[in-house]
Amino acid sequence: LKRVADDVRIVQEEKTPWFPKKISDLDTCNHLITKYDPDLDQDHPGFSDSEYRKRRGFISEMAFNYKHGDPLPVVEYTPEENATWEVYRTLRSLYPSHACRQFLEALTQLESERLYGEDQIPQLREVSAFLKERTGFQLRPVAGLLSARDFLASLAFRVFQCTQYIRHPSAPMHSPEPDCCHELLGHIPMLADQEFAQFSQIGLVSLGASDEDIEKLSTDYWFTVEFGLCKQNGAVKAYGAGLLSSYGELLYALSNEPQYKPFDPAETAVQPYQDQSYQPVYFVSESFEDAKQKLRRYSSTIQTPFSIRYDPYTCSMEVLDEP
Ligand code: NLE
Ligand code: FE2
Repeated sequence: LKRVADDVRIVQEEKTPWFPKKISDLDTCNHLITKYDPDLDQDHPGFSDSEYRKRRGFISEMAFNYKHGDPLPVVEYTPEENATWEVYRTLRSLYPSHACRQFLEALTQLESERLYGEDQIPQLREVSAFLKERTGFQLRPVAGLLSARDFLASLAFRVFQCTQYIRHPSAPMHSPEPDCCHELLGHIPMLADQEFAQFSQIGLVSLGASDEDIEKLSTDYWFTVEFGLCKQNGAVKAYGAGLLSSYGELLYALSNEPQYKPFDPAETAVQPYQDQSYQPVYFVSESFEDAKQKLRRYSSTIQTPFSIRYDPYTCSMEVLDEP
């Protein structure tokens, strides 16, 4: 009988994909999706700019060498790179009318603490310390677009993986891939909000989940954290980072052109999406509280052979066997 029980256990263990158990395990969660790589993609605006590619390579190398616990690398941005940060001033003019309240509050705070200014690209090291004090989120550098599984797993530890290179100067208003403008203008202010930080721990359910469930969770992530809209005082506002970092798409999303649907995790999870250009449909949440509750209910339908609790004292996952 014991033998049989052991065999059953082994089979079950093999079926569960590996996942990080402690925060330093995130050092191995660095699998990149290379579809927008300026070295490989001929349509990338930096493809024929060898200087730009060299610079990207240099900054990527720092991210690859980073280990949990290291101080975040400080990038000495060039005058050209700081000039591209001009997108901040351009986008800033849209925020009062287009961004949600929580975003504006955090951005104003980042500005008044002089972490954000027009002249130079903010440093992740300082921004990470700011977030840590507010919501416990911390940053780690990543070399490019991360696989959904690795990205979601990091969120479970309240770690946000951030790119440090900047978009090509020829296309500042929209980038199909993440870059520091996207992280700093899209994600950081939102991660300073307590409610939103809790919502982002969506990652907890991804640990050990099947490929199919990862796909669903990352689609929900896509239409909320990246491209989400929400209602505030009777108006629709943007909270998705992909919108808040793209002048073109922020205008488009709040125009009457695109289609709106109410956020419903089960339905949103199977909505097909593309990432080359603007989204054809956006999902509108009633509030973060509402989105969080809906997602929590939906998460309980995702099957794993155990349940998991995050222990913030040891920064590790406590795996509880299901009875
Ligand atoms: N489209 C966004 C931007 O231009 O900043 C980036 C999206 C990354 C998923
Ligand atoms: Fe993003």
